[in-house]
Amino acid sequence: MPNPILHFHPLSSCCQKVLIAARVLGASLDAQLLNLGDPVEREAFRTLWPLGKMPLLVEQDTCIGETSIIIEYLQCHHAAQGALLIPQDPAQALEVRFWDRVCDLYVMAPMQALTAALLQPSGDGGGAADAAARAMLLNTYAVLDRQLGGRQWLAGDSFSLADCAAAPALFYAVAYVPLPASHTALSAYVERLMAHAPVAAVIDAARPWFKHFPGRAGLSRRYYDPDT
Ligand SMILES: N[C@@H](CCC(=O)N[C@@H](CS)C(=O)NCC(=O)O)C(=O)O
Repeated sequence: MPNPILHFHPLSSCCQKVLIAARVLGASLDAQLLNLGDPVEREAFRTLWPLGKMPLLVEQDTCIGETSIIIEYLQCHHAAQGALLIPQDPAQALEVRFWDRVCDLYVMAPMQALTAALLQPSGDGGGAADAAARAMLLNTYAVLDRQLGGRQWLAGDSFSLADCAAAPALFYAVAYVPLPASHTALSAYVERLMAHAPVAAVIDAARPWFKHFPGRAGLSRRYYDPDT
C-alpha cells in the first residue's frame, strides 16, 4: 500500500506538529510541499480540502484534516509497533488530549494571530487584537509553567501528542512574547523540547524558511541569523 500523502509546508507550526509526531511514531509519509501563498496552488488545494488549512493527510481517497486527528490516525494505522503518542489508558489519554488542546488553542492560535497581524498590509502588529493575543500567551505560559513543575513532559511520563503541539507553538510564540524569567520550569521544558531529536530535526529542516517568518526578529540567533 502506498504511503499516505502529507500536504505541508516546513515553516508551518501545525505541519511541524504532525512531522514531529510522524517521526516519533515511525510513520512513513510522502510529503507534498504546499505553498498557500501561491493563489493558484491555494485554489487547487481548496478543491481538495475546502477548509483550506494545512496540514492535510490524504490516504487513498480519504482526506484527514486537523493536526490532532491526523496524529491519532497515524498512531492507529501507521505507527511502528509499540510507538504511542496518545496513551491507551483512557484517563491518561484524556490528560494528553487536554494539554494538546491547551497548546493549540492558547499558544498556537495567539501566535498565529500575531503572525497574521504582521502579514496585514499595514504590517505593524499592534492594536487591541494584538494585545489580547500577547496577554493570552502570557497567561498560558503561567499555566504551563505550573503544570511543568517537577515534570519532564507536559502530560504523563513520556513524550506525547501534547508535546508535539507544544514544541512548534512555543518555538514561534517566544519570538513574539519571550518567556518571563520567573518561569523556570517552562524555560527548561522548552530547552528540553528543542533538544529532543524528533523536534530538533523538524526545526532544523525549517531553517531555510525562517527568513519568511514575520516574527523572525525575535527568533534566537541559534536558529536565525539575519546577517546570513
Ligand atoms: N486547527 C488546525 C489549524 C490549521 C492551521 O491553522 N493551519 C495553518 C498553518 S499553521 C494554515 O493552514 N494557514 C493558512 C491559512 O489559514 O490560509 C489544525 O490543527 O490542523
